[in-house]
Amino acid sequence: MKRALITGVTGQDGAYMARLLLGKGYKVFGGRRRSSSANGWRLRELQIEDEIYMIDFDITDPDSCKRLVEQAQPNEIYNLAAQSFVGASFTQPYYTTQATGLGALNMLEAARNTRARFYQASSSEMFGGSEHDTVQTELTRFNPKSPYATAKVFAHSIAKIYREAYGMHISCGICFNHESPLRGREFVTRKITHGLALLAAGKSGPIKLGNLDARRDWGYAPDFVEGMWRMVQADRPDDYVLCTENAPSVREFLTHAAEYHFEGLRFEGEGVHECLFNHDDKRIAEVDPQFYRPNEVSTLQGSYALAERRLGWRPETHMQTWVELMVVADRLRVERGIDN
Ligand code: NAP
Ligand code: G4F
Repeated sequence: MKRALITGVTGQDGAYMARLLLGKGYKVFGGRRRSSSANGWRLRELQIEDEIYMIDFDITDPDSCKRLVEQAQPNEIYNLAAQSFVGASFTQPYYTTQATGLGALNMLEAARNTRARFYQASSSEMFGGSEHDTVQTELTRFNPKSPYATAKVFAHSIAKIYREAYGMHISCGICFNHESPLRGREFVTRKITHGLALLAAGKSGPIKLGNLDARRDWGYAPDFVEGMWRMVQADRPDDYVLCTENAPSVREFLTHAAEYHFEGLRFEGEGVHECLFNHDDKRIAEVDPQFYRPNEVSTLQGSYALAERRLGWRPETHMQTWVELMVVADRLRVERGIDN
């Protein structure tokens, strides 16, 4: 029986990765940050909480990372733990650097004298405002625009160095945005689907959003964890972009999700005065400059050609399908008074 260790098992990708590996017959160990309140809602929603061997650790603490790997004795490590919210990285740059950047080094050091294969969660944010390539590939130059992106560039670079210097089987997935009903509520897609469900139920006012012009190459998280797993199974470790090759704007995502709840949608005003209304002039969403980023990445759009050629991976789930899953899940949670 193969043993897998997932750091960040309580997060969106960690939960889907755990479900995927359990389905493949792995013994799954979850590295979990101790918290004063229970943070296992995603694992409970997937009904897999009891099947995972949980080990408390903190990725900013090198000793606890070592103990985690010693206890789990994994064949494969999926390093998904991070402070993953770009917005918060501007207000907590030191912590983000420790968890997202140095944390990866802590896990690599903990794995160095084992034979475990290693997956590092790299990010399309590393490309930042890529001035040269309109479509980003594994060869595109990094141009980080946030403390989060800078920390991910460090983690990505040190992972590559450990692969070359110590011959470790380390692969980095340069993942573009991927979403699901298990997405954290601070990220814009879930903020929108959750906010719409509350508004439709009369439990909140209009959704306040930042830059509606930003474009992201959004995909579906369960498709992406399959790609991560395939990287780890490959004979040769390497770095791969995972994405969908489509990049709608936040405004387009908002319109699409709002159509499930409201009719006759129209935008009025411009810039900080822009609002979305429905047919009877109910205000659905409005721009609030407090959600602008100090340094914005305006567009991210990738190519998954290498992953398709070498790993046979392509995104399987159409955006319409997963947006509907998010809308329906949030509608049900609001109806049942579930606050996740
Ligand atoms: P997420 O939902 O925010 O999950 C992050 C996980 O990291 C959570 O389990 C969190 O634990 C854990 N964590 C945070 N700080 C920790 C610490 N100090 N010690 C131990 N664990 C800690 O993120 P995600 O969307 O699943 O993303 C997974 C990984 O992929 C992250 O590294 C992210 O940066 C990267 N990534 C994500 C995307 C995307 O679109 N989702 C795209 C590219 C890259 P708590 O539950 O206790 O908070
Ligand atoms: O949903 P977001 O916060 O995701 P972001 O910043 O693209 O980061 C996510 O994807 C990265 C991969 O590219 C991951 F590495 C990272 O861990 C995370 O999962 O914001 C998406 C876009 C941004 O341009 C943001 O400015 O939406 C824009 N936006 C507009 N209004 C908003 C809002 N974002 C948030 N979170 N909240 C808003 O009100």
